[in-house]
Amino acid sequence: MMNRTVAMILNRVADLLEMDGADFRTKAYRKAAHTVEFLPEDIESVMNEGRLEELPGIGKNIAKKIQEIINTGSLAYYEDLKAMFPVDFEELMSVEGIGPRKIKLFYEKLGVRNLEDLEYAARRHKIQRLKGMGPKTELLILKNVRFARRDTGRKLLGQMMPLGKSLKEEIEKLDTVSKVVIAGSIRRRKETVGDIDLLVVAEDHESVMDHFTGLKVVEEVIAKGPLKSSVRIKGGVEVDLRVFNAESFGAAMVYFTGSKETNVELRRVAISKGLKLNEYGVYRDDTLIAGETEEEVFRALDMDSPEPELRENRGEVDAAFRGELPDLVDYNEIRGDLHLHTNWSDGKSEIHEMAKKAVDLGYEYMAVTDHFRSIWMDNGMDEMDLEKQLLEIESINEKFEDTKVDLCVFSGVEVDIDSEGHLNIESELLEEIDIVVAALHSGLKQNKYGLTDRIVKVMYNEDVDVLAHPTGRKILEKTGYELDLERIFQAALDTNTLLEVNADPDRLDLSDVVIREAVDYGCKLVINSNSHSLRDMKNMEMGVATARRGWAELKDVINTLPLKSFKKSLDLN
Ligand code: DGT
Ligand code: CA
Ligand code: CA
Repeated sequence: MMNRTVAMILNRVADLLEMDGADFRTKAYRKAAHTVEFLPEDIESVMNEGRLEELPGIGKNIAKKIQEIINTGSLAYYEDLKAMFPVDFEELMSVEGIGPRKIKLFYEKLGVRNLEDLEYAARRHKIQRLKGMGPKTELLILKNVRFARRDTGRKLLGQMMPLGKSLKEEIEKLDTVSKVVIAGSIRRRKETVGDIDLLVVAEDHESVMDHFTGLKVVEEVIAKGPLKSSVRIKGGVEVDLRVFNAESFGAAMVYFTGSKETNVELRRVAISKGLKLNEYGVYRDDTLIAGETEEEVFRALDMDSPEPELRENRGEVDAAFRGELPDLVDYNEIRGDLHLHTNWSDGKSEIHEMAKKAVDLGYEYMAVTDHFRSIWMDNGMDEMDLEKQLLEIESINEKFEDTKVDLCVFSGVEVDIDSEGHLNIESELLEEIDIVVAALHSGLKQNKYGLTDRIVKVMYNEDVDVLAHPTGRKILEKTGYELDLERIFQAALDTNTLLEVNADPDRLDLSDVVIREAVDYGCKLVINSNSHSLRDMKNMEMGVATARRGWAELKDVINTLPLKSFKKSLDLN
């Protein structure tokens, strides 16, 4: 049944029209959407029997649009309207108190395209400066953004990526399948994911669809067709699978990797060159000129290929066009992890176990940064523990030297920033320690200026090397505190303090958007796993992904340096 899709598109058309002020067209589309949504029969049969115009509120014009949706799965008129306002409509509409007109205003005045942008604008007090808005509206928006985020049904990338990978493996088992790719937001490594999108090349479509919809994890088959099927798997996660021929696969990857906003930009580029672009290929006068690989598709548009992590319509299409894409830090370029907790505080493993894992991961160095005790952390270490731990690290390093293990274990500690912006630990002790990680964990009910003051003050402490999870956000839980980021960036430059990209899938803090600003500002980053177990150490990948989404290059990330230059850059001996 196409009823839901048809109603959804008609409703969205009404929303988009409303952005230009409600008029009779808005009402007409709303009414038609309502009719279709509550229609007791299949809209497709109504169309086939030529009865569309008999339905209440459906005239000739809208009937034609419905036909187009049923026949093609999309609506050109809708795409055109969307292209005028490249915003994530559904997401923004889910915020209570936000309607089409506010969306238009925020987009035009502030460039707001999604929840993230909206929250950012509100926190930077950009909204209260707009006509007709005030501090109250802004506060309310912030609050409602938080609610909307919880209700989006989105899940953490850290949970969805392993799911996607295991589905991919299941489908690859089928003989007729020659290729499976995870596309969509997972391929872009977005911090939260709505649904999983799989693209497949196979000779025999039917067997793929049978196999997919029959998988053990599948709880409900939402739709099953020869080209596309959708299922719900355990945990309520939706999965779309689409089958393509090899000659279209690159175009399908471009299209279904998205983002939607990037797709709109790409289509614009194609049109400007007199070409047509869709999920099957690039066409000149209906002749296919590219489609088999992504590179080929981008080349046909005279562009370099932007890495999937960049495809959020944040200037990458233009950069690809000018040949000025960033040379992103790579997943295999990380040489050390500087934020690890062992069983000296709240971690699960011994130092030597984590060191072995670091070797397995190909690292040259790691830092043991257990918590120092504080009001917040009573199973943290005290001075005595720390002295003992230093000896243990020393002996591990000696053993590694004797047995020719190429890993340097740095000593370290994670210390709370207290209410005055001090670290409650003897400074002589701090001087003995290689890597000092400072973080806010308590006293968070201060305002923006107070919190920023504390952080900046601690950055001026010469012993501090890393500011950990700087904004304190927890994805899908809490938005993190308000900070004067520019002051923090400036302090990072002035004091050579590293800003952490915390790779914990719950945190990913700094976020991609802030990383981009920090990097533009010239700040240096360190990507850390913040592990509390051996398994956590693999989360590094999520941190690198986030840094890549923030356009970070090799030179921006300190822990890509080989041991010798790393030590030099941090003044370690
Ligand atoms: P998600 O699932 O919400 O985390 O985000 P995506 O990006 O995976 O979105 P999804 O699953 O709705 O669609 C996958 C890709 O397909 C999306 O990134 C771009 C493309 N796509 C889907 N719907 C549209 C559309 O209405 N217009 C355009 N231009 N592209 C679309
Ligand atoms: Ca998706
Ligand atoms: Ca999807």
